[in-house]
Amino acid sequence: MTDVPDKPSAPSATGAPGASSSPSAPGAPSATGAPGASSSPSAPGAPSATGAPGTPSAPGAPTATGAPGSSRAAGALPARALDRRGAILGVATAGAAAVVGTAIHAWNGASHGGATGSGRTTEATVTVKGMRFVPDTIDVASGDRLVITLENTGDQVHDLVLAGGATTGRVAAGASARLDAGVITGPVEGWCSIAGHRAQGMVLRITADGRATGAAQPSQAATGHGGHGGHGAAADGPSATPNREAPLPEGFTPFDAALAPAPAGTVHQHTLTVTEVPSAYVGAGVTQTRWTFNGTAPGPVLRGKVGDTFEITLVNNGSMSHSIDFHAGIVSPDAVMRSINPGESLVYSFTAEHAGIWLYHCSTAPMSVHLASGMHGAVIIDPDGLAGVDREYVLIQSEIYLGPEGGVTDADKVAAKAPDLMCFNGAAFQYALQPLKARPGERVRFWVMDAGPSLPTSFHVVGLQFDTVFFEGAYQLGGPDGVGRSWRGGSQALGLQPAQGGFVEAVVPAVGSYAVVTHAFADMEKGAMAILKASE
Ligand SMILES: [Cu+2]
Repeated sequence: MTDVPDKPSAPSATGAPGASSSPSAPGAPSATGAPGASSSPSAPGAPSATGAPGTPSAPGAPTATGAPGSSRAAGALPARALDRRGAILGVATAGAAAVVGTAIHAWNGASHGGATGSGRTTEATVTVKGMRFVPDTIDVASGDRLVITLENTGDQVHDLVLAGGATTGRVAAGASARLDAGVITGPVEGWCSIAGHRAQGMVLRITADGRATGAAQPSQAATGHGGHGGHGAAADGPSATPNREAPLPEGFTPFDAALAPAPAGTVHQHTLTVTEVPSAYVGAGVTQTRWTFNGTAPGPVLRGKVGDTFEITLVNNGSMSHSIDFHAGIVSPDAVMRSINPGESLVYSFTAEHAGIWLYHCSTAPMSVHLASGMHGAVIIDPDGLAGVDREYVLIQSEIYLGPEGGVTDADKVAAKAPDLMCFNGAAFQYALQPLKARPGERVRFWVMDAGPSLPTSFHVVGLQFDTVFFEGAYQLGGPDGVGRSWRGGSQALGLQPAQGGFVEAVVPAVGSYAVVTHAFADMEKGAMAILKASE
């Protein structure tokens, strides 16, 4: 028997938003073309006008020119797009295809003050190893024009953005793209603008005549950390400010914490489609761009029994590489947990050998950022003999590290383990404002998962004691064997480290509002709290 797939979606083809260079087949030759050949000069100071999101450059069309605010110096060369459309990344199972286009984005940010340049062009090739550019420093003779070919030899999508705005656009694993850095007269910094990658070390330094430091030119000095000008980078600006008193926004529906029983059948087929969702509500009046499985953070809660098989199709409809790791299965990770490019898919099958509530998450580096951005969920495998209860809820605690309003996760805060908000099921305070329900006398089971990425939880319900505790695969109290009955034991909190889970049960004695919290109170005050509202 087989479950009905919950999302039998035929994913649409997606280009990488903002990417002028889309995925190409691994091993595809890098673009060539005569750097400096200009087909369509642009006017000095023309505003940047890169292709619309997801729209590859038309063949031969001029591509973006000067970054906003940087003026084109005499002698700087105009942009030229080099299109190598035709190499198709075909993914039959996903029905998606991405067109390859490689463009040179010219930028003359290093050509200030009327520098005319030497008339020479230096070509450099940069590859990727893990979270590093190799080489990570390029030295050119001052006055030379620099053209960089980024060969993405890494295992996930990257880009290269230079201070001032020149960019390769997103480059799929195995693909390459070129970037015109303009005439170099002083140090210029570059980086990968995908969230978290710069912080992980993806920085490229361009020096002129070996000068790595010194008089940075105004546009460089003014460029802050955070991917200024980079396609797909977080919007510049200060972090969003949470308002812990904010009501739920109009039209917002909390993640459904009520848990349905495991579906019948022993084979569970699901499609998990990765999408990057702008303007997702994360609580406290703030929205962020969230990276999701099936559009929600957390992703769908899957459920089955010991011995069941799960056949998961992962589809990447995002703009960068993603992947999935199911703790519920025992597998060799190499193939099934690999990162896949936008437009690709993979099938990940496992048999649930052990009971528990198991984390799943994106395992593309930096995992902390992918997980904190919403790419996590739970698989519940019922233990044999699991008793019926009146109500079951699932609460997955996670941390939120705010970027600008509407922006992406702040990778520096993630690294510092300093979240702005804490939440159950993806949005801070949501069940405080829209309480969970119970009736007096009911037995309520809470399945609890700590998705982290980095902080623990101490799950507690004000006014109640747990008479049944199942922690990481075993009953600590209660259950079919009545653990603790002989010494009349009780429990006040379920402590979980990141990626641990379990369930607790309590009987609600009377009408009332029972606060459901992490007893790490600073985290509760950031939003990891709910109300269990008991009424007749
Ligand atoms: Cu991911």
